[in-house]
Amino acid sequence: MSTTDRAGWRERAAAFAPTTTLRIDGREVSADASLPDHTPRDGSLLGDVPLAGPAEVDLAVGAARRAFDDGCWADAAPAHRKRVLLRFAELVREHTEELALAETLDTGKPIRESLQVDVPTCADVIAWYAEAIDKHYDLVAPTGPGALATITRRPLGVVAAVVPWNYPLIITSWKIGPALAAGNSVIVKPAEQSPSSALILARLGAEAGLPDGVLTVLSGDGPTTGAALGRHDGVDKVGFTGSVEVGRLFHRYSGESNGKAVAVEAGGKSAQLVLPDADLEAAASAIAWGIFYNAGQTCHAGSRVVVDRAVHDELVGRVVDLAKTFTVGDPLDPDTVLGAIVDRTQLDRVVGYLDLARSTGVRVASGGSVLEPVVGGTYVEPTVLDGVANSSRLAQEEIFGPVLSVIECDGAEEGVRLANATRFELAASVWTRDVSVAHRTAAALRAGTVWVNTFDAASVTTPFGGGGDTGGGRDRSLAALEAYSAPKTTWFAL
Ligand code: TXE
Repeated sequence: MSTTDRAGWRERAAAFAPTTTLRIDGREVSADASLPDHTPRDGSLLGDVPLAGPAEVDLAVGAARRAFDDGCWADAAPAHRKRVLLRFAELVREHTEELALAETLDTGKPIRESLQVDVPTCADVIAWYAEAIDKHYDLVAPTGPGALATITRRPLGVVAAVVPWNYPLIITSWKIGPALAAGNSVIVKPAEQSPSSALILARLGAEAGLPDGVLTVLSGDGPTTGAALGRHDGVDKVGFTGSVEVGRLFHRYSGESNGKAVAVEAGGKSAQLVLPDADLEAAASAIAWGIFYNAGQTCHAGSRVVVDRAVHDELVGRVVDLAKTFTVGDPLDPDTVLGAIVDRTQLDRVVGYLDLARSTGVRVASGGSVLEPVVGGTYVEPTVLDGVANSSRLAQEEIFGPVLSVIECDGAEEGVRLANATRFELAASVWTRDVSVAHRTAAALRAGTVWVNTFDAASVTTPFGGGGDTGGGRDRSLAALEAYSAPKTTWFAL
């Protein structure tokens, strides 16, 4: 079947069913409970996935611990781990269409993106950490003569990766790539809305040669499966991406159990600051893509634009023109660029913010409505809200939909102040042609990533994360490899 054929994708979607068993310690396990898996494309039920309860969590943690303790993975030569993980990445590539369909049906994201971005990125990230691990040297401390102190990196043990639904494959790869490369045993808990692709990954990991217990995927819900992992004394670290509230819960679980390490990435309200001398055509394009890509369901989405009064009208006009080109459609149509909102809860949340905009007199410059390009599905028009006060909830809370809030400023100084007036510190950008202003502003913007004259430029080579309510966790780059290892000092008296 051609990947550009809409009817073909629909036919395959009709035949799609998520995995119905868990794979724990090399065996198929049926959980006592199950979880319905719906697609936001049309609201229909795709099937039921296992809901891992405390018994399955215990089983998985026990298997992960045994695998870690017997050293079959943790103490394998880095070159061996590299070979297995490269094979894993290759299998992900070979199963691109199966994974992309699962991802699109679970999340409602356009099939074109799943095929061209989500699956290849997942494979590339796993391959990058595979390649890194046999080139990553340990250290010798500068103790001076009379002693030799080596600092070697050791895996932590059992890592739980609790991931959200907006980029299930990519965010899973950000956690399992470095954690597995470093030698840990990993248990993945995908979000309720998007368990399918992770369950496929578990199968491919085993096929690639990961030993039993080293990679387990436990589908389930937050309060049962997520909490059981967070509270488990046998888990050494949790890597979490999701909401601020649940990120804090994981810190609490840790305090109430074994004090496990917790790394959190919990979203943002990223500002794009546009100064009067900016290339407005480039800025408008980056602004539109920065908020409408993945229907705005991106933690670092450029959901606020802080624009200098002098260029406000021209910029907003350009963004509104572009917004109209983001056609909302069937995620299975290869031409669709704006797909569904992940579920009805999230749709209601977005609609609540649209109602708030109208009731507080904010100008809806474009969009603002719920659509139904596929009957029963959950879709929102690309929306531009103009004249938003930075103190309003529209500018302070994560809407997590294709909704842009435009805030006016007077000069770079006020722009930076407004851009920084947020409880999140994930990402920001500045648009200016003045090199000095660019440097000064980039330094002054409080965010884990600042883009200058671009937005959303990213690669596995750069760390991703933030501060404030975003949490301090870092994904990607060698920083993540360090985050899933602990330094061990061995001191030799000479
Ligand atoms: O996130 P949750 P939700 C933000 C975004 C969105 C909001 C709510 O603003 O509108 O969060 O989304 C697991 N104990 N982000 O409700 O609940 C859950 O099963 C243990 C930003 O979907 O945080 C899933 O695997 N675990 C974000 C994961 O936590 C629990 C991406 C995330 O779900 C749990 C997604 C519990 N009590 C949402 N409750 C980003 N940073 O990109 C839930 N979970």
